[in-house]
Parts: sequence; structure tokens; C-alpha cells
Amino acid sequence: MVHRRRRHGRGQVPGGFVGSAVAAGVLAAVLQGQGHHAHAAVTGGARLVAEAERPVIYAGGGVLKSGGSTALLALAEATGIPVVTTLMARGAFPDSHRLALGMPGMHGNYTAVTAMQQADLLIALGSRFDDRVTGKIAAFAPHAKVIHVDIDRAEVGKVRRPEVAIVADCRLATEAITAALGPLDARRLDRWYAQLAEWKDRFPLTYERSAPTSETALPGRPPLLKPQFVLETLRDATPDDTVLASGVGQHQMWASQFWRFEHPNTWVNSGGLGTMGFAVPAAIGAKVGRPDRMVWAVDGDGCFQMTAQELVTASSERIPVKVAILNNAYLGMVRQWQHMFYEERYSEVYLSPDLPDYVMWAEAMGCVGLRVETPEEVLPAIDKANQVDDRPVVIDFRTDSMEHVLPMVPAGASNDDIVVHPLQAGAQ
Ligand SMILES: Cc1ncc(C[n+]2csc(CCOP(=O)(O)OP(=O)(O)O)c2C)c(N)n1
Ligand SMILES: [Mg+2]
Repeated sequence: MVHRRRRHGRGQVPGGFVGSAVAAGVLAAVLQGQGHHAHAAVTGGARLVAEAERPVIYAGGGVLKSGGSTALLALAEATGIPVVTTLMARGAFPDSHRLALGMPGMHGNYTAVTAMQQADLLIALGSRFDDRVTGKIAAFAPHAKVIHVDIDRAEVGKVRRPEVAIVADCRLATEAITAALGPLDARRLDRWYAQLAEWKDRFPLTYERSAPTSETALPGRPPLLKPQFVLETLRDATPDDTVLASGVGQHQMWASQFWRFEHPNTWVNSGGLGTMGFAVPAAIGAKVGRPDRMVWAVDGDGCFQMTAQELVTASSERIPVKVAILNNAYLGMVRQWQHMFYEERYSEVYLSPDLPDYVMWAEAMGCVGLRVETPEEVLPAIDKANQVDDRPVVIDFRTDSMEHVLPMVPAGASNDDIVVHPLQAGAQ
């Protein structure tokens, strides 16, 4: 997914508030060069936390960069505040946690997107109000006060003016806010939790199931293999500390949506200016860095064509990465936009499922090559790949070309106008 970075002039950063005492040691680290303003901001932030009725922690990539996952967990548990994790922050907070809301933004899930829209407080930790998260900025989280923690002063006030700004290392600032908390009423967020539970119940991530071969096989044509089904199967057939890399496109969004991230630094991803071709080299680097972990790349057919040759290096160096190509025969993300917003005028998006032959190409590069065309073949192929430990494996999954990534907030639209899956359209 391509993210555009805007260059605005630096906004005015309002001062903080002075409130309860903060643990001196933690704060000293945060203070560096900021005098009493940092102290005031941290205690002011803690006061906003106590007052909020619909708060959300908006965790970004800075949480991971600062090694702040444990600090984030401590803040969330001390306050009971639910957490959204942006594309760059997936893994910073365990998806299985009762306070985890998953990914917000253009392809975020309904609850994460809507919780931010309805929030009365956003605690932005190492996140930058990217347009893929905010949608139309003027309509973004209209009722929310904002605490913005960022190490880059230029980010603060660039897109959204915060009530409290803390320019500091994300981990240290998060620890400081937690240390500054006064007593909190444990029941104060009950109504918010009930609302979130209702949204989760009505609008889970969903897709039309891959029907068994017997029901869908048209004469001479394989059944439609759903990419989400491939990802769910891969997720459930791999250890929960598996490192996942992806390319850029539909497969990237499905991977982020359907994986369950439980540990920091298990998602190696190209956000910001998302770069096709990222997955294969990223997976190789991850496997060299963590040879003890299983490493999978989820790649698009278009992306794979850009950097697949790096698998020659992986083969010759015996780096056993595994690549799942979600081969939809298209530059699928571009096709989706042409379908939804350009009246199905498809231009320069068709790639063909067979050219190149990905299995033969994989084998020519010294990898094991496998092809999967039906739902029944998915798990056996993954199990087989998981057992290969002396060379890379590439699986060519032939997936449904027509599948769209949903939900979707169309570019430039308000997050309130989120498009949900047709199966859920009646529930809105
Ligand atoms: C180097 C580069 N070129 C172009 C783009 C724009 N772009 C984003 S997604 C995409 C299509 C990706 O196709 P594929 O790898 O097959 O993934 P799919 O969307 O089909 O899952 C394109 C062209 C980009 N992000 N990076
Ligand atoms: Mg594709």
C-alpha cells in the first residue's frame, strides 16, 4: 500500500498541564533538554487518561523502534485502554489480548476504525496520523483530545494538533505516563467496552469461504482459492513467533488483517512509501538475523517478479526461507481500485497466472517449488514446506483474482464512510 507523507509546516504545540508527581528517574530520562514542559505534559496526559470515557491507544511503528512493547502493555493494562496497532505496529501489542482492537485505517477492521472515530481521547504513541489511518483529516476522530508522543518534533502538530505533546523516546514516555497515573475507577470504561464488543460481534473480518472442490469446480477450471483462507491456514500451521514479511498490495493487507501477531518484531513490512519487492529480501535478512525462527514471506505475484532472484543467494547460502505467493494473476491492489473507482477500466494490471511458471522458476533458483490450486491442497503444502530446512521453498498459491480487500475507506473519504464486506452490508 502506498503511503504519502505530507510536509506541513510545524504546528503550534500547546503546553502541558502540571499535575501529580511522576517517578523521578523515569522522567529524568524523558526530560532531556525539555525542562519542566515534559513534566507538565506527562502529568497532563495522565489527567486526560483519568477523565476519558472512550479512550484509544493509537500505537505506531515508534513503539517497536523504541523497544516499547512491554511499556505499551503496562500502560494498556494499568488504564484498561484498548489498543489499535497500525500497519507498522503490528506485533507491538498481542492480538490475543482482551484490549487488542487490531489494525485501523484504510483496510483496518471496522471496530478499530470506528473506535478511533468515536474516541474522546487518542493516545498516539510513535504514530504519525498518516492519511492511510486518518482518512479525510477534517472528519477524523472529531471528538478526540490527543496526546501525541513522538521522537520527531516535526511530527507533532503536523497533521493534528494535540492537547498534550511529548517529544521523547516512545518507550520512556510511555513508562512516564504509566508512572504518573493516579487512581482510576476500574468500572469507568464499561460502557465503552460494551460498545466495542457490539462492533466486534457485528463486523468481524470476513470473506466468502473457499468452497470445497466438489461444489465449485467448473469444467476445466480449478475452484476459487481464497487468499484469506490461505493466510488463516498458514497462520494456524506455523509457530506464533514466526517472522512474517510481505510485499506491497492486497496480499500485504490480508496478511496484516488475518495474521495473529503475538510478539514484537515478528512483522517485517514496508509501510510509508510501500515498496513492491520487499518481501523476499526482507525474509532472507530476517532468517539470517534470527536463524532460530521460522520465516515466511507472503508475496504478491507482481512483487515476487521484482526481487525473486535474491532466492539464488538464499539457496547458495542455505538460508531456508519460505515464500507463499498469493498468485492472483494481477497487480491486484491496482485492479481493485480500477474496479471500485474507475468503472472497471482495467489497464496494465493483468499478469497471467502461468507466465512465468513460478514453480519452475523456484526450482531453477535451487528452491523447492510447489503449486496449490485447491483448498484441500493448502495445508499439506504448508506442512511440507515447514519441514524443509536446507533450502528455500516457494509455494505458488493460485488465488481468486476477483477478491477485494475489505473493509475499505476509499482514499479521501471519511472513516465514517467505511465500506464493509457485502455479507455485512445489512448490519450497518
Ligand atoms: C516499486 C513499486 N511499484 C509500484 C507500486 C504501486 N503498487 C502498489 S500495490 C501494486 C500491485 C502489487 O501487485 P502484486 O504484487 O501482485 O500484489 P497483489 O495486490 O496482487 O496482492 C502496485 C503496482 C509500489 N508500491 N511499489
Ligand atoms: Mg497479484
